[in-house]
Amino acid sequence: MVANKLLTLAFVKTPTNILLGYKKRGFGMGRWNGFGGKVEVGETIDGAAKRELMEESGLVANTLHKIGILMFEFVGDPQLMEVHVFTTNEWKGTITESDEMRPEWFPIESIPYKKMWTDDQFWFPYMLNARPFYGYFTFEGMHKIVYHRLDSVNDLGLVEIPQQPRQPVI
Ligand code: 8OG
Repeated sequence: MVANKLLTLAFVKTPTNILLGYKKRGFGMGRWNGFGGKVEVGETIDGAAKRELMEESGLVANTLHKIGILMFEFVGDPQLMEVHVFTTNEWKGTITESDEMRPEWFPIESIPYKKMWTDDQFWFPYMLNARPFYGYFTFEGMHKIVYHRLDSVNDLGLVEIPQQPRQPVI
Protein backbone atom coordinates (compact mmCIF):
# COMPACT_ATOMS: atom_id res chain seq x y z
CA MET A 1 0.00 0.00 0.00
CA VAL A 2 1.25 3.44 -0.86
CA ALA A 3 0.45 6.51 1.29
CA ASN A 4 -1.89 9.14 -0.13
CA LYS A 5 -0.30 12.12 -1.85
CA LEU A 6 -1.25 15.05 0.37
CA LEU A 7 -2.03 18.33 -1.42
CA THR A 8 -3.60 21.69 -0.65
CA LEU A 9 -5.84 23.98 -2.67
CA ALA A 10 -6.74 27.50 -1.50
CA PHE A 11 -9.22 30.00 -2.90
CA VAL A 12 -9.29 33.73 -2.21
CA LYS A 13 -12.76 35.13 -2.64
CA THR A 14 -15.05 38.06 -2.02
CA PRO A 15 -18.86 37.79 -2.06
CA THR A 16 -18.81 38.45 -5.83
CA ASN A 17 -15.39 37.41 -7.16
CA ILE A 18 -12.86 34.62 -6.93
CA LEU A 19 -9.15 34.67 -7.64
CA LEU A 20 -7.99 31.85 -9.90
CA GLY A 21 -4.58 31.12 -11.33
CA TYR A 22 -3.80 29.92 -14.83
CA LYS A 23 -1.44 26.96 -14.39
CA LYS A 24 1.49 27.53 -16.70
CA ARG A 25 3.35 24.25 -16.20
CA GLY A 26 3.23 20.79 -14.62
CA PHE A 27 0.18 18.88 -13.42
CA GLY A 28 -3.04 20.65 -14.48
CA MET A 29 -1.20 22.85 -16.99
CA GLY A 30 -3.50 25.03 -19.11
CA ARG A 31 -6.29 24.99 -16.52
CA TRP A 32 -7.57 27.65 -14.11
CA ASN A 33 -7.44 26.61 -10.49
CA GLY A 34 -6.97 27.72 -6.92
CA PHE A 35 -3.48 27.87 -5.44
CA GLY A 36 -1.85 24.88 -3.85
CA GLY A 37 0.54 21.98 -4.01
CA LYS A 38 2.24 19.29 -2.02
CA VAL A 39 2.47 19.24 1.75
CA GLU A 40 6.17 18.95 2.57
CA VAL A 41 7.62 16.77 5.31
CA GLY A 42 7.32 18.51 8.69
CA GLU A 43 4.64 20.93 7.51
CA THR A 44 1.05 21.11 8.68
CA ILE A 45 -1.62 20.99 5.98
CA ASP A 46 -2.73 24.50 6.91
CA GLY A 47 0.89 25.74 6.85
CA ALA A 48 1.44 24.20 3.43
CA ALA A 49 -1.76 25.79 2.12
CA LYS A 50 -0.59 29.24 3.26
CA ARG A 51 2.91 28.74 1.82
CA GLU A 52 1.60 27.57 -1.55
CA LEU A 53 -0.88 30.45 -1.70
CA MET A 54 1.97 32.89 -1.04
CA GLU A 55 4.35 31.26 -3.55
CA GLU A 56 1.81 31.07 -6.35
CA SER A 57 -0.24 34.26 -5.89
CA GLY A 58 1.88 36.61 -3.76
CA LEU A 59 -0.89 36.83 -1.16
CA VAL A 60 -0.63 36.16 2.58
CA ALA A 61 -3.68 34.79 4.38
CA ASN A 62 -3.64 34.83 8.15
CA THR A 63 -6.65 32.58 8.36
CA LEU A 64 -7.72 29.86 5.97
CA HIS A 65 -11.02 28.02 6.48
CA LYS A 66 -11.01 24.35 5.58
CA ILE A 67 -14.06 23.77 3.40
CA GLY A 68 -13.52 20.42 1.71
CA ILE A 69 -11.62 17.23 1.21
CA LEU A 70 -11.29 15.78 -2.29
CA MET A 71 -9.94 12.39 -3.21
CA PHE A 72 -8.70 11.71 -6.72
CA GLU A 73 -8.11 8.26 -8.10
CA PHE A 74 -6.55 7.81 -11.53
CA VAL A 75 -7.37 4.41 -13.01
CA GLY A 76 -4.25 2.26 -12.87
CA ASP A 77 -2.47 4.40 -10.27
CA PRO A 78 -2.28 2.83 -6.79
CA GLN A 79 -1.74 6.23 -5.13
CA LEU A 80 -4.71 8.38 -4.16
CA MET A 81 -4.45 12.16 -4.16
CA GLU A 82 -5.89 13.70 -1.01
CA VAL A 83 -6.58 17.39 -1.55
CA HIS A 84 -7.51 19.68 1.35
CA VAL A 85 -9.49 22.67 0.12
CA PHE A 86 -9.49 26.04 1.88
CA THR A 87 -11.02 29.47 1.38
CA THR A 88 -10.22 32.90 2.72
CA ASN A 89 -11.81 36.32 2.43
CA GLU A 90 -9.00 38.09 4.30
CA TRP A 91 -5.60 38.54 2.75
CA LYS A 92 -2.62 40.88 2.54
CA GLY A 93 -0.05 41.56 -0.13
CA THR A 94 -0.02 42.19 -3.84
CA ILE A 95 -1.20 39.70 -6.42
CA THR A 96 1.92 38.51 -8.22
CA GLU A 97 2.34 36.21 -11.18
CA SER A 98 4.74 33.32 -10.52
CA ASP A 99 6.53 30.84 -12.82
CA GLU A 100 3.70 28.44 -12.16
CA MET A 101 0.54 30.57 -12.02
CA ARG A 102 -0.98 33.68 -13.60
CA PRO A 103 -3.63 34.98 -11.16
CA GLU A 104 -6.78 36.73 -12.33
CA TRP A 105 -10.08 37.72 -10.65
CA PHE A 106 -13.28 36.18 -12.03
CA PRO A 107 -16.87 37.16 -11.24
CA ILE A 108 -18.50 34.18 -9.55
CA GLU A 109 -21.15 34.08 -12.33
CA SER A 110 -18.46 33.56 -14.95
CA ILE A 111 -16.13 30.95 -13.51
CA PRO A 112 -14.43 29.31 -16.55
CA TYR A 113 -15.48 25.71 -15.77
CA LYS A 114 -14.74 24.60 -19.34
CA LYS A 115 -11.09 25.50 -18.79
CA MET A 116 -10.82 23.83 -15.39
CA TRP A 117 -10.58 20.31 -14.02
CA THR A 118 -13.78 18.41 -14.97
CA ASP A 119 -14.68 17.72 -11.33
CA ASP A 120 -14.66 21.37 -10.27
CA GLN A 121 -18.17 22.15 -11.54
CA PHE A 122 -19.49 19.50 -9.09
CA TRP A 123 -17.98 20.82 -5.88
CA PHE A 124 -17.46 24.56 -6.57
CA PRO A 125 -21.11 25.32 -5.64
CA TYR A 126 -20.48 23.82 -2.17
CA MET A 127 -17.26 25.78 -1.77
CA LEU A 128 -18.86 29.02 -2.98
CA ASN A 129 -21.78 28.55 -0.57
CA ALA A 130 -19.44 27.71 2.33
CA ARG A 131 -20.93 24.23 2.71
CA PRO A 132 -18.29 21.73 3.86
CA PHE A 133 -17.97 18.82 1.44
CA TYR A 134 -16.24 15.54 0.80
CA GLY A 135 -15.75 14.27 -2.73
CA TYR A 136 -14.23 11.23 -4.40
CA PHE A 137 -13.55 11.24 -8.14
CA THR A 138 -12.13 8.49 -10.30
CA PHE A 139 -10.50 9.73 -13.48
CA GLU A 140 -9.62 7.83 -16.59
CA GLY A 141 -6.96 10.03 -18.09
CA MET A 142 -6.98 13.75 -17.31
CA HIS A 143 -10.57 14.60 -18.41
CA LYS A 144 -12.97 11.71 -18.00
CA ILE A 145 -14.66 11.02 -14.67
CA VAL A 146 -15.78 7.38 -14.46
CA TYR A 147 -17.04 7.48 -10.87
CA HIS A 148 -17.84 10.18 -8.39
CA ARG A 149 -19.52 10.83 -5.10
CA LEU A 150 -19.97 14.13 -3.36
CA ASP A 151 -21.38 14.65 0.12
CA SER A 152 -22.14 17.61 2.28
CA VAL A 153 -20.54 17.00 5.70
CA ASN A 154 -21.04 18.55 9.12
CA ASP A 155 -17.55 17.97 10.44
CA LEU A 156 -14.58 17.57 8.10
CA GLY A 157 -12.59 16.19 11.03
CA LEU A 158 -14.83 13.12 11.06
CA VAL A 159 -14.42 12.23 7.38
CA GLU A 160 -12.94 8.77 6.95
CA ILE A 161 -10.24 9.27 4.38
CA PRO A 162 -9.68 6.27 2.12
CA GLN A 163 -6.12 5.01 1.90
CA GLN A 164 -6.37 3.02 -1.29
CA PRO A 165 -8.24 3.15 -4.60
CA ARG A 166 -11.81 1.76 -4.75
CA GLN A 167 -10.69 -0.64 -7.43
CA PRO A 168 -7.51 -2.48 -6.49
CA VAL A 169 -4.82 -1.94 -9.10
CA ILE A 170 -3.83 -5.24 -10.64
O1 8OG B 1 2.09 20.85 -6.91
P1 8OG B 1 1.06 20.69 -7.97
O2 8OG B 1 0.78 21.96 -8.71
O3 8OG B 1 1.27 19.52 -8.87
O4 8OG B 1 -0.29 20.37 -7.18
C1 8OG B 1 -1.48 20.08 -7.87
C2 8OG B 1 -2.55 21.10 -7.48
O5 8OG B 1 -3.75 20.83 -8.21
C3 8OG B 1 -2.94 21.05 -6.02
O6 8OG B 1 -3.29 22.35 -5.60
C4 8OG B 1 -4.18 20.17 -6.02
C5 8OG B 1 -4.82 20.55 -7.31
N1 8OG B 1 -5.70 19.58 -7.94
C6 8OG B 1 -5.45 18.28 -8.24
N2 8OG B 1 -6.54 17.74 -8.86
C7 8OG B 1 -7.48 18.73 -8.95
C8 8OG B 1 -8.77 18.80 -9.48
O7 8OG B 1 -9.31 17.84 -10.01
N3 8OG B 1 -9.41 19.99 -9.39
C9 8OG B 1 -8.81 21.07 -8.84
N4 8OG B 1 -9.49 22.21 -8.81
N5 8OG B 1 -7.58 21.03 -8.32
C10 8OG B 1 -6.94 19.88 -8.38
O8 8OG B 1 -4.40 17.71 -7.96
